[in-house]
Amino acid sequence: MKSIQDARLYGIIDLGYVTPQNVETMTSALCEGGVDVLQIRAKKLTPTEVERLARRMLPVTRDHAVPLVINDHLEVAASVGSEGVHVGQDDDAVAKARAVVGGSCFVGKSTHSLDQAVAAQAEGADYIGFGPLYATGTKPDYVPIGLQDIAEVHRRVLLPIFCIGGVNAARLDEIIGTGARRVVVVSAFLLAADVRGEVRALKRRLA
Ligand code: 3NM
Repeated sequence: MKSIQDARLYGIIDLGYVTPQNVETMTSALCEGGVDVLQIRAKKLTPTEVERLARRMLPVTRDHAVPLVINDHLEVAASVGSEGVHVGQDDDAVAKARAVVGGSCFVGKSTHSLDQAVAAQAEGADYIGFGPLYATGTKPDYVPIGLQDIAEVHRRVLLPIFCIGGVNAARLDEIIGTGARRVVVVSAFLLAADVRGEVRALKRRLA
């Protein structure tokens, strides 16, 4: 299994873009393209539905040694034995998450400012998301934070930092140019005509 520390490219299967029937096909495409970690994010599905999807994804992700991360649903992560779980600022604290999912499951946290990033590190998160860098339809209610704090967050936070929000091939150079080493890509992958090819091309540029 790949480790979160070594991961550079983080994909998310967001059920706002993918129908439940297409989840396995999309999981295969993203894994074959080369994502290092994959999350399932389904804000409108019940825990039972998320669990069912996660159980369909796991054979594929494990076949590729890609850790699967469950967004929000701690009890689903615990029940399916996913490699990771992800919580937001409004969700459970990292310690609560860890108490539910156990020691072998890593815990990530969304952060939307330098202060939140430093706090997530102090709280014991295993990695952070940092964004949204740009306005994004995937998380439309969030004000973009821009690129100006990326260098500083890398000085102050020693965890893996995944820059997120509006990341795509056209913006990758300016993001990496600030010192970012890891990114999350959602809609730019899920909506690509050739998902595998899009992932593969972006992955090459992160290496
Ligand atoms: N979290 P896209 S931004 C799920 O800033 C998510 O915490 C964010 O999707 C954060 O690549 C975001 O389509 C959406 O912009 C990322």
